Amino acid sequence: MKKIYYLLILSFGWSAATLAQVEAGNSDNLPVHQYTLVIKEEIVNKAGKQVNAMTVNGSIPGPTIEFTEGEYAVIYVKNEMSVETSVHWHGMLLPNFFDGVPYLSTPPIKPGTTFKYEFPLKQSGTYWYHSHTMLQEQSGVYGSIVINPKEKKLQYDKDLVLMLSDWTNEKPINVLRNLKRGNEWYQMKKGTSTPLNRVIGQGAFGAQLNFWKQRMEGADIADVYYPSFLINGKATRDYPEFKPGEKVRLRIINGSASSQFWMTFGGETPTLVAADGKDVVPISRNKTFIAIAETYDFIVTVPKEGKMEFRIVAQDGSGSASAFIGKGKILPAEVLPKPNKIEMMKKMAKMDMKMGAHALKFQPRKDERFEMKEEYGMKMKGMDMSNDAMKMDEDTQMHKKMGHSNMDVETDSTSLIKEMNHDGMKKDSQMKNMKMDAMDMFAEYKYDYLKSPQKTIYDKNLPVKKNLLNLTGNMQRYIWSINGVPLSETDDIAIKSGEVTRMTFNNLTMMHHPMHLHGHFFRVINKYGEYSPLKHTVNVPPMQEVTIEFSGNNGDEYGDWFFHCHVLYHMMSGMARVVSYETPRDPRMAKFSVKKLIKEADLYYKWSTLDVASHMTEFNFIASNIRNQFTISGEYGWNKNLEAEVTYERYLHDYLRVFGGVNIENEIDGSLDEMATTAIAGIRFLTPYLFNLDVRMDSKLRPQIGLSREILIFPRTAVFGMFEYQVDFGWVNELPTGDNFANEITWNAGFEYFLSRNISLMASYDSRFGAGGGLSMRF
Ligand SMILES: [Cu+2]
Repeated sequence: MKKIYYLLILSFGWSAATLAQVEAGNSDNLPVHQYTLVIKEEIVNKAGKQVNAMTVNGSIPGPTIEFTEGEYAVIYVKNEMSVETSVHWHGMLLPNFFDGVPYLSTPPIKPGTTFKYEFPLKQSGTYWYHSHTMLQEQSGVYGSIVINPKEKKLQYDKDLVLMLSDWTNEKPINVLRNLKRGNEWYQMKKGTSTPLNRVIGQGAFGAQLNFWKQRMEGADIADVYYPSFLINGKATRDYPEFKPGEKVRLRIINGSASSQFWMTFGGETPTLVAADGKDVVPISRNKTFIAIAETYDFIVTVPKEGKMEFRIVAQDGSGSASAFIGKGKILPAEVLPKPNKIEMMKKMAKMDMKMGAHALKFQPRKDERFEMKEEYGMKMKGMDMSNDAMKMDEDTQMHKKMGHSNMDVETDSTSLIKEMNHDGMKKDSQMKNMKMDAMDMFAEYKYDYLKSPQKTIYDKNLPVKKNLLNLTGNMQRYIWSINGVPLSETDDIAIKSGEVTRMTFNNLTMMHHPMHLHGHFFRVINKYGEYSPLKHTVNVPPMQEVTIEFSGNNGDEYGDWFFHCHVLYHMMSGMARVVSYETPRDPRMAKFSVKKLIKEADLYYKWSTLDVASHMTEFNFIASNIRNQFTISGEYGWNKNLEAEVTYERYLHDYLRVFGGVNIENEIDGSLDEMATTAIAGIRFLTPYLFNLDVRMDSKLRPQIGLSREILIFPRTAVFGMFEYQVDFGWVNELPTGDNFANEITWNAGFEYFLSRNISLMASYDSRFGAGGGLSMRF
C-alpha cells in the first residue's frame, strides 16, 4: 500500500515537473502547438523490393509538421523500435538541449521511451527534421517542417511540400561497408565507372595517368547506387488538385542521405523566393542545384492547360524523379545531359593543381592547415588564393570579378585576367584560359543568385575570428576528414558570442561537400557582399573555396553544436566537428558521454572474400577502422601448396602503415609435410600510380618486397597482378654449399568479371598454384 502511495506521489511529482518545464521553457506564454511522432520499424516497398525500413507515423517521409512563427512547439517523439533514435530539427534556432544530436546535446531516445522536445518558434520558412542516430536517416526517419510567418508577405494561393530523397534496398550500414572495402559495384551498376577502355576511347589516358600519379582513381560525383529517387516518397507524383492559374509555393527539401540534384521546371519560369527557410530577393529562375539538406521555395503558376513537370536528376545523372502539378498534357521540364566524368578528368588534369591531400595525418595534433592549403589544391599564382588573411571586401570584389554561371564568361574572365596581370602575373594566355576553364567547371554551383532582402553584415566593431577548414578525403579507404583530421582525433572548435566566426572551406577532394552547422545561420559570402544570403547548409564544390561567417544564434549562445558534411556516409566516416561555446555541459546530459557519438564515426567495418577456383582457393578477412586493420588470409593450391597469414597493421597516415604478424608456408613445393612458421614485420605503402607496396622481413631474416595492383579495363572487368621477391642471404637458414644467397619469386596475374555486387568470375595464373578459373565471392 505504501508503495502505491509512493508511486502516486512520484507520478504526480513527474507531471508537475513536466508542467513546470513547459512553463520554464515557455516563459512568454506563447500558444503551444503540439505534435506526436512515432518512429517504428516496418517493411516497405519503395523500389521493387520489400525491405526493412524506419517510418515516422507510419510513412516515409514522415508527416509535415506545420506551425506559425511565435508559437511554442511541443513535440513528443515516441521510439517504438528496438534500437535507440533521435530527431534533429534541421535549420531551427532552438535551445541546445533540444537540437537532437544524441550524446552531444540531447539524450538518445531509448527503445520504448518517449522524449519531449520543446522550443519557441523564432523563425518562419521551410525546414525539415531527421534522425541523427547512425544511418537512420537513410532508412526513412525524415520529414518536413513548415512555419508560416506571422504576417504573409509573399503572394501565392497554396503550399506544396516536396521532400526529395534517395532510396536503397540495402541496409545502410552495408552501403557504408561496401564503400569502405572499395567495392566498385555501385559505379558499375550506375554506369558511371570509368574503365580504361572508355578513358582511352575519349583520349584521356594522359589525364588518367595524372590522376593515378596523385593516387586518385578519377573524377567522382556520387558514391552510392540508388535504385530509386523519391519525391514525397515516390518516383512519380501527381498533384491534379491544383487549379489552372493558381500560384503554388513549392517548398522543396533535399532530405537525401547522399544525393544532390539538379531541379528543372516545365511551363512558365518559376520564381525562387526562399533558400534554407530565409526569404531571398525573388528571382526568376529555372535550372537550380539543390545540395543535401538545403531547402528552396519556388512559386510556380499552374498552367492554363496541361500539367507542369517538376523534375529532379541526381547530380551524376544516375536517376531522376518527377512531380506533376495540374491536369492534362505534360509540360515537360528540361532533361539535363549526364555529366561526362572522363571529360571532367581531362579538364581537371589540365589544371595546375595537386590532389591527394591527406585524409589522415601522421601527427593529427600538429596544425598544418596552411601548409596543406599551400601544397595542395589549385595553384592560382598572382591571385591571393592561398592566403586566408584575404579581407572581406577584397573577397567580395573577387567574387564579382569571377562572376557566376549566368553571366557572360568571356567578359568575366577578361576582367579577371586583367586583374591578375595587374597583380604582376605574367603567364601565357593559354594557361589562363585553362584556369578559367577549370573555374567555369564549377561556376554553376556558385550561390550568386541568392541575395538577402536585408543587409546581413555584422557589426563592424565585433572581433573576427578566422578559421581555415581544408576538406579532405581518401576514396580508397573511404575516410573523410577536415584538415586531414577525422572527428575521432580532434578537439572542439571554440566559438564565442559577441564575435564573428569566419570559416573558409577549402575543398581538396574530388567530391562536393554540403556543410551544415546546427542551430545557426551563416552568411555565405557571395557577390552581393553586405546582402550575402543566410543559410544553414552550404555546398562546397570540388577543389573550390567558400567562405561563411556567423555570429551568435538569436539568444542560444551556449552549448555544443554539431557541424558536419551532410553526406551521411562522409559524416559517419569522420567529416565532422563540434563547435562549442565552451559553456558548462547541461546537467541533464551528465549520464551521456559524447565519446559514444565520436566513436560512431570510427567504427570497425569487417568484410571477407572467398575465391573458389579450379587451381586454388583463397580466403581473406579484414576488420578495419580509421587507424587499425586486422587481416587474415589463406591461399591453398590443389597442388598442395599453402600460404596463410595473420597481420595487424597501423595506419601512420593515408598511404603508410606498419604491420606485424605471422606467416605459414609449406617448405617443399607440392608437399605439406614441412610447414614453416615465421614472424613478419614491415611496412605497406600505397605508391603514386596506386600500387600496393609491401616491404617486410621475416624471423629468418629474409627480406621480401611485394607489389600489387588492380585496374578496371572494361566496364565490368578488372585485371590484377601481384609480384613478390624474397631473398635469403643464409643469415638464419643454411644455404646449399657454394650459394651466397637464394631467392624466391612469387607472382600471379588474372582478371575478374563482376557479375553482381557480391559475385565475380575470376581466372588467374599463379606461380605456385598454376592456372585456373572459378568464382570470387564477397561477404
Ligand atoms: Cu562530404
